[in-house]
Amino acid sequence: MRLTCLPLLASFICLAASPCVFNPTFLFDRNLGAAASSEFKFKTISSPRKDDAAANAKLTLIDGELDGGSADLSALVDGRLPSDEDEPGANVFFNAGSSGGRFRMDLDKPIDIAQVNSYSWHPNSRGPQLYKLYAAEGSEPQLDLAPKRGIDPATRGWKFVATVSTLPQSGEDGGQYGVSVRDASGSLGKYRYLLFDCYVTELYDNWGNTFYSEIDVIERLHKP
Ligand SMILES: [Ca+2]
Ligand SMILES: [Ca+2]
Repeated sequence: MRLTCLPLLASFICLAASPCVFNPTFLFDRNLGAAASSEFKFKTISSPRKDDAAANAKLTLIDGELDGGSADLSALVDGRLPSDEDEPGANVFFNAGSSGGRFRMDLDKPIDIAQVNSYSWHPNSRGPQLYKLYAAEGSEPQLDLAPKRGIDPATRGWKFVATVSTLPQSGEDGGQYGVSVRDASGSLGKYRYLLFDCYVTELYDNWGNTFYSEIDVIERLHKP
């Protein structure tokens, strides 16, 4: 075989042995009115779970401050859900007037992650979700487990996974949101740590930090 064919062959093998390209996407669904209940049932996104791979995860604030009315970070993985659309104590949200912040999820050991699913609920601007998701296996050289805002985690050992935005293009932004970050290959990769870099959904007033109700990590199941 002539050497000039090798790049073509390599790309063919790459396509045939998909996935070679890491290209996670996110799906989301939104419940309005009576469709939004404490059961968080969506048409296209699975409901939050109590027994997912994040159930015993340890959460650590990296940057920013939680609002005085927010629940502790552990509420993100406790399997409990708010019973109505404006229940601060059952949600995690950053300080009013702030631009959000960062927290880390530690799964204790690297697991093959199929989906990262996040859920929120609020009658207006604290409903939609806007965050960047990063992941790390734990053994990356020079991994900084707590990069502050202003530092791109991708320069500190983290892998950028996706930017999640459920902001409506127009109209009301309230409601109950379910997000699922996933990759066409079925796996986002094998990671111990996840970093959530959360942003306000609007800057018109002080009330743009999302009410996050739960974050599930779904492990990819391997057939024996
Ligand atoms: Ca859960
Ligand atoms: Ca919860």
